[in-house]
Amino acid sequence: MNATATPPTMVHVPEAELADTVRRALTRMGLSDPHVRAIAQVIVAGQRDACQSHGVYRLISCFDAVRAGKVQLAVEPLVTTSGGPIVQVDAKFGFSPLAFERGLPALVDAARHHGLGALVIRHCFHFSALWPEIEAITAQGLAALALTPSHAWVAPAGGTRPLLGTNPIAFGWPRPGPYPYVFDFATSAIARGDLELHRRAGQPLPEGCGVDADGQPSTDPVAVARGAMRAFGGHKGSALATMVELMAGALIGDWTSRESLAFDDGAGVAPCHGELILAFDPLVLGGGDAAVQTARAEALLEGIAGQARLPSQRRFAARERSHAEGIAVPATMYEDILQLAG
Ligand code: NDP
Ligand code: PYC
Repeated sequence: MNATATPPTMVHVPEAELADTVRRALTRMGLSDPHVRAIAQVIVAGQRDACQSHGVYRLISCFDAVRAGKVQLAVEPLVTTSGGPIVQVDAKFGFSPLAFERGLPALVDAARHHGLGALVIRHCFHFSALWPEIEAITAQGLAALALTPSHAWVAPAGGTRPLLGTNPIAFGWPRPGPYPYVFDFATSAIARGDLELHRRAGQPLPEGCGVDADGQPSTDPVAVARGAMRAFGGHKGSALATMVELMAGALIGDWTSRESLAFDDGAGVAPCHGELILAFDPLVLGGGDAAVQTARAEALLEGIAGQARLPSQRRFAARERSHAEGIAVPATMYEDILQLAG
């Protein structure tokens, strides 16, 4: 759910100008150049693709995290490989985009060599969408799956007390042509970023997104933030969110959403935990007949596209509009961003 109920007034900003503004804002926060570049790329890509909850709005999350003094501004992530399929990156309590960028080449090598590779990122502040990572992997001809916890904002299905994160799951499959098959969604009924945008705009949430502190259904974003969000799809989304806690938390030796929120200790900043990103080489796993594999996959995806829209189709259309017309940014948000950029 990316749209708020009433569309805000938009300004159109050329991509290079927006990127420059975002970089200036991040530099003013004291982040090192490699972090500035990596974060700006993800934030500008989010806005370019009309992902309002994970575009330039995330500059405000970065500012809050920096101001709270929790995030390391200039750390260089440490990449460790052993020649096997597992690549480990210690983000050292910096933001996640640079950690991903540093681990990506070794992940691609591991997937090509072994058929699959696992990138384990630990100790990162994570504020971004997962599809930029997925698309960086599909661009190499690999399939990809990414999981990460967040903060404990979501009640397990049947309960009313927050325990699980909004825990996104993203998947990508390389396709001929410019765009891969990609989906990327929160396992909560609404992403926290979208809840915050509703709160900022003073708009009610759609029905079914959460409960208030007394466990009663509510559409008030402030009340739900004090109570608990709901998983999407009842017990099914709740189980998927639990899987993310286990696979991208306990399994990789990093924090669950509950531990991330405890570390936050009321600061109200971006979650801090790990991320698990898997890359698969269809050529190695599929026995090497790329043409047959591609034809089989394309028959499926074209069959879907023949009767429904594919995930990411809206996003890719927005990307093309942004290239033609400049990137659409809500006018009030742009003013906030310009202030951060000084
Ligand atoms: P949405 O519900 O907006 O979209 C989820 C996916 O479904 C997208 O790939 C979307 O494609 C696709 N989709 C939407 N509508 C349809 C449709 N009618 N038919 C087919 N496909 C459709 O995403 P969320 O609000 O759940 O998540 C938004 C972002 O928030 C994600 O990028 C996620 O990574 C991020 N997030 C990050 C977290 C973190 O901890 N870092 C935590 C939670 C969320 P399209 O984009 O083209 O609409
Ligand atoms: O939208 O749920 C969310 C989120 C959490 C961390 C980054 N985005």
